[in-house]
Amino acid sequence: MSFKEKVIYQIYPKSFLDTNQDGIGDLPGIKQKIPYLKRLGVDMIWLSPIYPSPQNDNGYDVANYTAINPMFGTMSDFENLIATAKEHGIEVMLDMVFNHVSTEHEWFQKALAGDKKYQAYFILRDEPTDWVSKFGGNAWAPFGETGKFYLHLFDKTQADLNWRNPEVREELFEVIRFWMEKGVKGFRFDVINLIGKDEVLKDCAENDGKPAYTDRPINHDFIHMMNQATFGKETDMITVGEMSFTTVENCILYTQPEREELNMTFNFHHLKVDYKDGKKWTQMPFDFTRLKELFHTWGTQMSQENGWNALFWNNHDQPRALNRFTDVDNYRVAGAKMLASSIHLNRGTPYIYMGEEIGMLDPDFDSMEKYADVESLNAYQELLLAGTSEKEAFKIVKAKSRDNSRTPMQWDSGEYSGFSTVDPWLSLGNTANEINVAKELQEGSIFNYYQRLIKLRKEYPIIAEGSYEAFLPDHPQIYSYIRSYEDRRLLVLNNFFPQETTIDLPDEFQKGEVLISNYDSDTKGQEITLKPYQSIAIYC
Ligand code: TEU
Ligand code: CA
Repeated sequence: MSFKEKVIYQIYPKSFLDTNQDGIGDLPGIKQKIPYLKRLGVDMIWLSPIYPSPQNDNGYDVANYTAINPMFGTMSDFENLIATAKEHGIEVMLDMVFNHVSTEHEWFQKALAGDKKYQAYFILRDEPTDWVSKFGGNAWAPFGETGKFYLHLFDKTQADLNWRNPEVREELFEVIRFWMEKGVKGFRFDVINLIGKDEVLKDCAENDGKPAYTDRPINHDFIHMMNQATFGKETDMITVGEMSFTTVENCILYTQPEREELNMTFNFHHLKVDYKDGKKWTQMPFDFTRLKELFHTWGTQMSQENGWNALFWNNHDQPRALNRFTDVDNYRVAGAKMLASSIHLNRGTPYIYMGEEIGMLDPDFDSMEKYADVESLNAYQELLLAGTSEKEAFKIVKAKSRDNSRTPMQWDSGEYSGFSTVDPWLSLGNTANEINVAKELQEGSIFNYYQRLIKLRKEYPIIAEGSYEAFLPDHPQIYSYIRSYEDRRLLVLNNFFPQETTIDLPDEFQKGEVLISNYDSDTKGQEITLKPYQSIAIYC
C-alpha cells in the first residue's frame, strides 16, 4: 500500500495510557491499545519522542537517540510494541529530532569539557546574531566559560547541531539505521527545514530572524544525503518532514519523488489564521478567507507539481482544532466530522492526533499552575513584562497553550478517566466524563465516521490518487474542492459555519452518489443546502 492510501495516528506517549501508575503514559500502555487503533483502522502510529531526555521540552530535548527513556519503559517494551503492532497490521513511525540535542547529551557535555571534536558538532560563534528563540529570548547562550555562544533556536537546553560537519551527519544517519533495524517503518523529522544553516550567519530583524535560517538551499542537500544514506534504499519506509515557517515552493522540492528527499511535509500556515498580525500569543477569530486561500494554494500547487502534503488539524503543539474552528457548545459532533472530512478526502496523507477521533476538547484549566509547557510559561512571563494584565495574559495562554492537546487521553468515565489510577503529570480535561472512548464507542458517532473515512481512502483510488482543484473559491462559508482521477470526479463541500447555506450543484454531480456526509442528505435537484457544519462528498 502506498503512503497515499495510509492514515497515520499520532500518539503523545506521556499522555496516552499509564500502566505502571506513575501518572505518565508508557510503551506498554500504547501496546495495550493497539486493538483499539486497529479498530479505528489506522495504518501507522507516530510516537512523539520516547528517548532519554530531561523533558524540558517533553522529549524534544533528546539526551540519547538510541535508547528508551525509563519513564516510558525499556527497549524490550519497545520491541514488543513493534511486534504487537505488526501483528495487527500497524507500523510504527518515530520522531527524529535532528536539529538540536539536549545540552545533557554527551556530545554537548564533551564539547563543554573542551573536546574539540565535539565542539565542532555545535554552532558556536564569538558574536551572537539578533535571532530570537522560538521559545522566547535571544537564540544564543554563553558556551561555558569560553566566551563563545552556542545557538539554540528553541529552549536554552536544546543546542542546535552543526549539519555542515560530516561527522554529525554520519552520527545521525546511524541513528536512523539503528531504528530501521528494529523494524521502525516511518520517521517524522522534527523542524527538518532548519538544519541547514549558512556558513556565515547574519543578523535579520525580520520575523525574529527566521528568514536567515529557514529553508536555506543547503537544507535540501542535507535531506537528500540523509535519504540516500538511510531510508531511501527501502521502498516501504514513510517519511514526513515538519517544516517550520516554510513555503509551498520549498515543500514541492522536499517532496517531489525524483528529488529523493521526503515523502511529505507538514506546514502550519493554516493553523495561523487565528493569529493577530502573525503573532501566536494574541487572540482573534479565525480568518476563513485566508484559510481557504491557503488550502487552495497548497492543494493546487502540490497537485500540479507532484508534491505531497501531510494533512492535519491537530498535533501536540496545537490547541484542539474543534475549539478553534467550530462552535463546540452547539455543534461539537457535526464540527468534528466536517473537519475530518475536509482533510481525509483531500489530496495528501491524513494524520489523526489522539483524542481527535472522539472529539476531545481543550481542557478549560482555571489557573497558570496547571500549565507545564515551557513555551506557555515563557509566553505568560513575556506577556506580563509587555504590560498585559494577569487576567488577559492567562486568557491568551489558555487559548493558545500547547498543553491544550497534551492532556491525558480520555478512555472512560472513571477517576482519571482510565488513563491512570493516580494524579496524571498534566491534569485531565474538564469534559472527561462526557467525552471519552468508552462512551463514544457505545453511543457516539465521531469514531465511526473516522472509521468510514479511513476505509473510503482505501476503497476509492480517487481519494488517494486524484488531482485537486478549488471549487467555489470565493464562497464565504464553504471550503470545497474537486478531486479527479481517470474519468471519475469527487466533489467535497464543507460548511465551516453554524448557518445553513444553499448553492447550485454542477450538473455532473446532480445524480452523483453521496460517499459520506455528517447529515442525512441526497443530491436530487440542482441546489443543495448545507446544514450547520455540514460536509458532503459526492462522487460521479
Ligand atoms: O515544533 C516546531 C515548532 O516550530 C513548534 O514548536 C512551534 O514553534 C510552536 O509550537 C509554536 O507555538 C517541533 C515540535 O513539534 C515541538 O514539540 C518542539 O518543541 C520543537 O519542534 C522543538 O523540538
Ligand atoms: Ca507509566
